[in-house]
Amino acid sequence: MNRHSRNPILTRKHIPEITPLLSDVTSVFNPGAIKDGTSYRLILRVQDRSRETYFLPATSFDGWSFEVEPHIIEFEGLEKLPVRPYHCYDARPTRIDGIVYVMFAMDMDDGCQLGLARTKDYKHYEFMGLASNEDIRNGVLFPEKIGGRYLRMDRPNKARHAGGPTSGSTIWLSDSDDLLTWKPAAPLIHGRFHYWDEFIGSGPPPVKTRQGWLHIYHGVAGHFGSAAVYQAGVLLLDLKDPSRVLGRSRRNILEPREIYELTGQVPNVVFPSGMIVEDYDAAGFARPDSEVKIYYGAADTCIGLATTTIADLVRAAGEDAIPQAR
Ligand code: BMA
Repeated sequence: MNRHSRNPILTRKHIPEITPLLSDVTSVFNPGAIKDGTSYRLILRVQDRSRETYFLPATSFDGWSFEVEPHIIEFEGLEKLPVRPYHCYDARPTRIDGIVYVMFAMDMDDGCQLGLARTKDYKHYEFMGLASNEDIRNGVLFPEKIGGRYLRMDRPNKARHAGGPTSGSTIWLSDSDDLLTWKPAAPLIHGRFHYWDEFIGSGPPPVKTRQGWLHIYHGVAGHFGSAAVYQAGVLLLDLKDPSRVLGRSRRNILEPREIYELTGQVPNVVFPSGMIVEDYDAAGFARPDSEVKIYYGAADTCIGLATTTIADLVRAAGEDAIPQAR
């Protein structure tokens, strides 16, 4: 992965003053990303000094210099939920049949739930409902139905890092008929204890390549005393049967190294959250030599951009050789 020379590409300084409360914000990180025609669109996770969280839209025509729009994205209908979430965050947009669906995390009293919204114009977002019934995070939709069903990857929160939030060590494949009611279909990968990805969770939604579904995930090494180190890795799933794992990177493909990744609100974090593929063939497969842009949260404080190609990611997924996870 090559870090962009202008990293971090988005920081708190880019966030306009929107209301007296949402001014001089603390951080902007973990954006969702989607490309529509020539525009790159990010859904930013912005935290203010009361540590409340907001989604803000940002648009760019080159993929790295973003203009942040001075308004908050509201999910219309979210207010009808019987319980108000403390925070909504980590928006992950996926286009399915021309509609952009946004899966996102909601912190509630009994843990984290997933919510689903949709938009046709990036201005109005309709909240469709809760899309989970357990403590779960990192939900990302596949961009098409497979075998007649919607699919997603998600990560039930069944573990906790020392002193940290609930987490998990298994990414699941789940399926659904209506995008709201999901049932687990198969466990995909487990954390590899003692190595870079002990705790894991999906990053951006998967991308279709001729070799399989390509997926970037995050892995947390929790065995370094007080610091959990967040990194990125890559996974390849069978095209027709995504419950079959074809490959997984042995080494991380991105790790905290730069000062803006090593220090900040949560030190030692690169958290991949958006993935834009520049070039698809006529049948909808990402081309091997296509540039890939990965947007990631750095130290839960700002946003970095790193680039690579589809072929390099597929190659990294072919490295799988770490001793079997228990
Ligand atoms: C996870 C999520 C991410 C965050 C990461 C590092 O549990 O909350 O949004 O970037 O922790 O703090």
